[in-house]
Amino acid sequence: MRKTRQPSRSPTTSQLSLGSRLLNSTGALIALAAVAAGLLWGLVRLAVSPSGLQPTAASPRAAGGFSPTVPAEAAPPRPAATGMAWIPGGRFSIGCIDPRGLPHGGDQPMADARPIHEVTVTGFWIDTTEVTNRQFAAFVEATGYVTVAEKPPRPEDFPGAAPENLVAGSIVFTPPNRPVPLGNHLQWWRYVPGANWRHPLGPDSSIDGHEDFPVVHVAFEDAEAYAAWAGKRLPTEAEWEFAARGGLAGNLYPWGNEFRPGDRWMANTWQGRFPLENTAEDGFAGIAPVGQFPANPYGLYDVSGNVWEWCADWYRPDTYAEQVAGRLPTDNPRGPTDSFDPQEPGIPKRVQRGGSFLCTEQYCSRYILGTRGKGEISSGCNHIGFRCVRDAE
Ligand SMILES: [Ca+2]
Repeated sequence: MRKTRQPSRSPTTSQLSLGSRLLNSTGALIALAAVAAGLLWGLVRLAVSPSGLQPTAASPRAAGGFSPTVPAEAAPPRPAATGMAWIPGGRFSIGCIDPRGLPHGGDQPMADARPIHEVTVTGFWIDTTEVTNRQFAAFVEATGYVTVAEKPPRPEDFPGAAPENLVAGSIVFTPPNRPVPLGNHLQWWRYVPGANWRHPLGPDSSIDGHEDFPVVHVAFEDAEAYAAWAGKRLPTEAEWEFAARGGLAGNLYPWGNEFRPGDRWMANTWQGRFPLENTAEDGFAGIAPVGQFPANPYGLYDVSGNVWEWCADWYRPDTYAEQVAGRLPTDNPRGPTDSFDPQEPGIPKRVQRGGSFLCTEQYCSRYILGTRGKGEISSGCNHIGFRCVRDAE
């Protein structure tokens, strides 16, 4: 597999790609590309292909082709799993309409979340919150686990790299001090040596007092390792979406179709002119402790906003088309057998869901339910976390 974790001397120059480390932020996929000569970083925005789809009419459910959700009738197993909600499973429509033109819909067509189609999932338990620093610390305490971001990149993975560039670290949102065009993500992402889950903003930061914040700077393998230790696993994106929809069908958000019902903030997203101005009208300029906004009908918190959440599936933009064509299962779908993104061929990516505190209609809008994100598997970031699921015994 292609190695993609990259050290960096500077985030501002690039010459020859050795690989890339992808930051999934939003609908626009962000790539941190390390480059030859000095292993320099670049960020590449990957626009989503419109695929000829047009903005929908005002009624998303009427226009989107969603079928009613049909939950399974099986009673929750006993005993209940601590900190988890029982999701009955059943049949539901997965996907998202083209949200362009809708309030808070943003400017991206979300073509990879269509066709909207029916899938079934078997019942499962799911964490009611994102995995917290407290929970991840218990895992590390018990196992001595070291995350990807805490390990220096191996010289053999980056031949020719100067030793001083092989420095452990991770990617941190670093807002500029002036307005910038939204087409260049180098303007607000930085590779920060010493950034990791214990030091989310860099070596001088800590998680003291942030025990109930979601853990971040976790690569896919870090999330899998935690899940295995906890006797759980990562959700498939179908499971994640079934749970996030709360038994309802076709809604734009986990709570309904209005972004701010009764003027209430329902998720931790971004307000103000991105990325310069963060007015934090929702109460949180950065990550919020878990559970600060209303739960969805299944009792799940923060399935929209706060931090992105890793899912088990490999990412491909044509996954749903392949399911509709019968070439991938729609009964407990687990995604394709490998990853492919035509905009970054050869870069392995897994699905991420839910958006983050950086999502705004100016740039991301993947707080919208049914939208799909993606992230390079070895890349953590200070807006990527996860939650786990457990099968019924
Ligand atoms: Ca916020």
